Amino acid sequence: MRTIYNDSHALHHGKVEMFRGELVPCFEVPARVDHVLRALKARGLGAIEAPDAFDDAAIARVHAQRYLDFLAGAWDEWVALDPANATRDALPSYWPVRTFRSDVLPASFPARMGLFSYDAGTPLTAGTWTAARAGARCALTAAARVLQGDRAAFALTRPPGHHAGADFFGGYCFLNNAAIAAQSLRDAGVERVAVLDIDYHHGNGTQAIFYERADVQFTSLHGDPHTEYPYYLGYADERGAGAGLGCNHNLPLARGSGFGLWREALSTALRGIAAFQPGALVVSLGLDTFAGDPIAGFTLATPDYLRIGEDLARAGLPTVFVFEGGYAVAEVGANAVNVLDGFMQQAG
Ligand code: Q9C
Ligand code: ZN
Repeated sequence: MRTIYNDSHALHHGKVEMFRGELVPCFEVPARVDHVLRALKARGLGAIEAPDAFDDAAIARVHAQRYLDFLAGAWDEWVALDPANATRDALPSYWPVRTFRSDVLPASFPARMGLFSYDAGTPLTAGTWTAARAGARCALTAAARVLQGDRAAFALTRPPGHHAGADFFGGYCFLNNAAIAAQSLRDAGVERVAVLDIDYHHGNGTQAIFYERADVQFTSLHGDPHTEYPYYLGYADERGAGAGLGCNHNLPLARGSGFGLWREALSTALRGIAAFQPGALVVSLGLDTFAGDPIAGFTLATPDYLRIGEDLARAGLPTVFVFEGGYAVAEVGANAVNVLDGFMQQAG
């Protein structure tokens, strides 16, 4: 399996995130991807290639233009507020919740930070836009390889993407790489695309982007939002709306769940995907289901990820893997590569 990778991911390097009243060191660090890259090379899993050139039109198929314009200029605006900001991450402090307006674009940069975000755990840094855009291009390139006939391809990207909506960032995510890949498959003529999200956290951004659409099915296995981030979306009764009614499937599992329960839910998810008869599958590949993850609550073990890869291969679909969460830095490489390795061994 080919991996599409670009080292500009490292330009996004947050220092701190707000957690329980304190600024704590970021969990989402460049070393995550370095470990996956090292594990891929050690396992000899296939070529590691740079992304193709894409203009931003493919990204704008998913994201609002005013949000992209904001992201592109955000760092310069932050530093213009105070030259000392160059040494600090930008974090939002104000949000337009219910009763506030979101149609007006305030001139104030901090006000726009809040308009385009939903948490204080997602620092925006000097290289965020460049890194996120390069990551989206990796996802687009992986989708292109699958369209060209590869059985599967892996977009090794960060920052992750599945929490980012059409016009907001959060959950360490800025551009929704999986949604951008799925939309590009649609635009290339694949009539139905399935997105399967196996990150520990519900993929609220991806769900929201496709919620009213019948051509992209979204299925997610995740920690129950009653207790787990992102709390306000990801419940089982969210089935889609309008033309998309019936095309959204959430399979929340209690914090503490192990691989037995998790794999049963995967089997349910794969039955729903098969019934949709998609022409391609996009997997939001989070590894924060691992027992040792510092911010999540399932108990999967490293060998379990081989079984996941095998189960996914048995779906028999052209598959684009997009890297998402996974914060047990020393183990994230083995866990990610086990999924890909299991997939290729089963795919033959
Ligand atoms: N300080 C992804 O896995 N914060 N995002 C949790 C820890 C948000 C995770 C609290 C977690 C977001 C892509
Ligand atoms: Zn996650």
